[in-house]
Amino acid sequence: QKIVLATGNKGKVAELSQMLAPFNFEVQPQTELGVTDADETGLTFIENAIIKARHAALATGLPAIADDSGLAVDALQGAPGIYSARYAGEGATDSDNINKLLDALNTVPEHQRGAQFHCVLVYLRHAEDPTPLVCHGVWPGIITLSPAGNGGFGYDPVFFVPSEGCTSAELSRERKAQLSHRGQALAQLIALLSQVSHS
Ligand code: ITT
Repeated sequence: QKIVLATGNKGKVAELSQMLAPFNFEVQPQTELGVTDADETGLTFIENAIIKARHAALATGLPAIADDSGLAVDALQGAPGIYSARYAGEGATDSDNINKLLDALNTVPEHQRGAQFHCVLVYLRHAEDPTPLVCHGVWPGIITLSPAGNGGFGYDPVFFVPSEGCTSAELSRERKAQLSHRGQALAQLIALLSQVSHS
């Protein structure tokens, strides 16, 4: 089964391709198929994931999986949330976003630096699919005082995972996949897909 991966984020492509490798899908990132980024006009992860999946399914005629994700920080009332990729402005790099976050939490003590990564994965059979499969994973952690680690992408260097005693950028890709918001959402999606295809 050929599927388009409706994301332009290389970090997501790397993680999702590896997680989907054991299953019977031929996954193609949208950029390899010439699909441009969709306009993310929704106000929730779910809306944006549906917009991206629909855009890629329409452009390719293939089933699509989209990932809308981000970091919700308790002390910032859930920000940057759906705006995580462009927290420090349009075209911001991961390190711009990290610096802005550390600045915003400058006076916040360790016991109030709780945060969660969220990942919504949407699977659409085709652009007009009225019953998208929607899965949501949540991963709790603590925002560090400074970055550590070179793995992963985005906010991983400042996301401390208490059970592992390190940041998510210091985990192997395999370990991150077992624990992460994305890993959790994908496990749900695989379970749903197998139910649907057997019904
Ligand atoms: P696409 O819309 O093309 O998929 P994007 O990067 O714009 O790419 P989002 O709007 O979903 O995607 O923003 C997600 C942001 O949340 C991402 O850019 C990171 O900054 C952050 N993020 C999501 N998952 C993450 C993870 O596993 N580790 C670190 N940061 C993550």
